[in-house]
Amino acid sequence: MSRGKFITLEGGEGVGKTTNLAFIKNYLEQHDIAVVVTREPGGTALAEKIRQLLLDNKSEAISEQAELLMMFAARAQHIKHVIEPALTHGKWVLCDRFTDATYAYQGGGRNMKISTIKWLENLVQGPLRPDLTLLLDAPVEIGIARVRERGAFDRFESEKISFFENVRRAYLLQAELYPERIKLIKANQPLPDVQSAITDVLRTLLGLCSLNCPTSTRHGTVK
Ligand code: T5A
Repeated sequence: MSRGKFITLEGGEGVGKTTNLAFIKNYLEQHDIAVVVTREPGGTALAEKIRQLLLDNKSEAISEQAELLMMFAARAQHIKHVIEPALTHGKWVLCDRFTDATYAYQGGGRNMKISTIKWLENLVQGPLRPDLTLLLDAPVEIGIARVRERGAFDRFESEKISFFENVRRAYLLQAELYPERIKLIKANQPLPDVQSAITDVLRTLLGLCSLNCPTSTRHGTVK
């Protein structure tokens, strides 16, 4: 049995990751691919408890180091109990956020050392990296306005705009560093257009692309 593929969805607050997760799952299942949908922080009972602690905006102040280590503690559980077993059994894993979020939020947002994040990434993940990352990108104020409509803010959503600008910059830097893996999708367009751009990327991944495929799908930004 061949190993499954690992796909991650990334982007700032309210860019549409959760909305598009169901669309991608459906698309892959239409192509007879067994998909496990999961998220970070979270994905196992213990990791979901860590998520609650991380998102709770009424807890004691969490230090930056504690936050970083909690992200990787949750990730270690998630990889061992969900991601690796699924990939080994030939299933594809579709994950709402993964380690690019750590580079963006803890690296860009909290200004933690990239070398420390990289060290933890290697420790916790070994060689595991996503096969494909869809980075949904939109101006910060658009994502925040979408989240605001939903009501109460969690601990991260309560951060200042400058924090999210730094997160966005760090995500875009990741996309520049790993253009083969990370495909940038413009998320400040109507949902059908976002999903059409996502479909183009998935078609390439599935080898369904013919000469009609947009060249941009093969080299970074889509649309
Ligand atoms: N975190 C996570 C770290 O700091 N480090 C890490 O290593 C990891 C893994 C997790 C938090 O943890 C942090 C980052 C996060 O702050 P989360 O719930 O996963 O939290 O992340 P959020 O970004 O908070 O999730 P959201 O649900 O807020 O954002 P989504 O999933 O991107 O947005 P979604 O799909 O819920 O859409 C928001 C609204 O916009 C609408 C939707 O209908 C919805 O109402 N929408 C659109 N409207 C118009 N046009 C479009 N194209 C639209 N797409 C979606």
